Amino acid sequence: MQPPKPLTLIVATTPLFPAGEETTRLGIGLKGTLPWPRIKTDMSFFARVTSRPPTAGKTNAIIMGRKTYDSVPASLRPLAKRISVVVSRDTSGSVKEGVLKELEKRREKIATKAAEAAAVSGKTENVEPVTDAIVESSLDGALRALESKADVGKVFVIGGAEIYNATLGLERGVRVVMTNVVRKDGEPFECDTFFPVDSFEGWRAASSEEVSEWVGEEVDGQWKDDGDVKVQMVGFEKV
Ligand code: NAP
Ligand code: H9G
Repeated sequence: MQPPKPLTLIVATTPLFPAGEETTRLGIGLKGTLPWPRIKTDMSFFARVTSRPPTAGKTNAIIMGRKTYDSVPASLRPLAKRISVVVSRDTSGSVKEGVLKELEKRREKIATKAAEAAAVSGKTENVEPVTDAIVESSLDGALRALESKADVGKVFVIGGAEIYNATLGLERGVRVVMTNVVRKDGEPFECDTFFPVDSFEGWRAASSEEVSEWVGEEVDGQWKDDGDVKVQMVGFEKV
């Protein structure tokens, strides 16, 4: 059997320097949401990279913990043009029921929009990625469910900390596509959830050409201004 393809984690982090500690930590969340107000450069990067299929007719998958699913605004979930794979230990069926109900509603909205667009353009054929969602009780189950599904494109693990940590425990190659976020005034963002890697020792920094290949668009590794913050997209591969 061929070894499985490396899994790609995608994350936005902010470096923190805890008082009296040598190493930095990478903050990713606060109170169930992102530590920062909407950063357009990162959100649109994340949306493009996770939505854009490798070939026409396929749909990418995004694997997430139940808390990360809940962190997405109700009007936007499950995220369009992707297969959301929500991982939860819930055995009562309420998580699954909730996700499938929201999927139905979201699909209705998307279908209405598509019909409007078709009326304008006259095009009715649709090779756009689909919007789908499934609930699985383990990361392994999530990966197996995707393997058995047709027309799955790229697979991204989108968080949060608990799911990233489970991914890093797999016997499998892992890539990280990371958006670094820092405030221009140098003040730290308050965070209560952290990326479960404190140092990229034992990892290899990928070149901007490699990261571009992973994400399907040009990434130059330069810092970009966005309001009160600046952001930089970088990549690492576990060696
Ligand atoms: P999480 O990983 O999103 O979700 C945790 C939940 O997922 C668990 O309570 C459990 O759901 C389920 N779960 C986790 N591991 C599992 C496993 N191995 N098997 C089965 N189920 C499993 O939660 P988190 O670590 O608290 O992270 C959420 C925070 O991260 C939020 O603040 C969010 O905004 C932030 N976040 C940031 C980024 C970023 O790029 N900056 C990305 C994603 C998330 P049940 O409780 O239902 O059993
Ligand atoms: C939103 C919030 C992730 N990596 C992520 C991200 C992220 C996110 O915020 C940004 C989220 N950025 C990076 N894993 N780099 C609300 C909506 C959206 C994104 C959105 N809309 N359309 N596409 N994305 O993971 C969790 C959260 C979804």
